[in-house]
Amino acid sequence: MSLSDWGYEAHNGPNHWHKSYPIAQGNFQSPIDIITKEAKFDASLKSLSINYNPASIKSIINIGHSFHVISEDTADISVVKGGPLKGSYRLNQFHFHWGPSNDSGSEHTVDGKAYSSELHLVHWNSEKYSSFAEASKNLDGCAVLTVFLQVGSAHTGLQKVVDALSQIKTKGKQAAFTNFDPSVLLPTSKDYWSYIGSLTHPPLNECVTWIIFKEPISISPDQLNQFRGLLSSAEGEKASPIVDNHRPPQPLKGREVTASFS
Ligand code: B30
Ligand code: ZN
Repeated sequence: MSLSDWGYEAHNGPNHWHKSYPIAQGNFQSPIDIITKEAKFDASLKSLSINYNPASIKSIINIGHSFHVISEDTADISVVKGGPLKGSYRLNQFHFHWGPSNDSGSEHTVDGKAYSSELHLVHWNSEKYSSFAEASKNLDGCAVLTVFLQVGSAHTGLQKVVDALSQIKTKGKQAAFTNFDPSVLLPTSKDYWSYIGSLTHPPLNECVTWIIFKEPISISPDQLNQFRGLLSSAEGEKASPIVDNHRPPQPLKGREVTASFS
């Protein structure tokens, strides 16, 4: 397996990644199973300050194993601070993980329970570093705000994202996607768990302060099916849908998970 052909299939999936990326077996890997009774309430955890500006959102792109909604990150336009974070973290992109059926698809699990999908809002520490690439080489470099999606009613805010997918069916396709407020994808309650971990796919850098909201948002079966209708193949190639792009939980290896709530 060469460095660039990792994926989520039997021949190149999560169990193979360590051969090209030995950090896959490191001490701070993600995702994890969150054991709720072992999460430690931390009264010193400040409340999160999330400031998203719809003007930072620029485009949507099919990257083959998923799609990304890209945020302009050459200035502090959309940022998160507070909570477990020291300094200000700038939004780089957001994306989802999903699976072939509605009873799995999330990366993190809660007391062994998987959700149907998981949203990652990916940020980097713009107070200390000058790019995502540089930040991701450091333990305090990145912060990922995480929202679980539970199958149920259609999510109105999410529908604008789903509607754009028809323009990026195949790998490498990109379309303008503007004036979108990512805060519409956050749950009402801002209670969260936090721990230190990694990017969940190669290069798997151990650089992420994970902030995982307890309360899920909804997604309809139809919206999930539209995720699964994206293709990992380029235009003109044999169609191959993206039906599974989640890594299973990794060993906790003694790490502490904190909770903002008791
Ligand atoms: S995740 O949020 O832990 N799932 C990367 C970012 C976030 C996660 C995993 C990986 C990452 O590697 N990002 C930089 C490289 N990217 C380009 C990009 O714009 O963001 C390449 C890629 O996927 O294949 Cu992601
Ligand atoms: Zn992700």
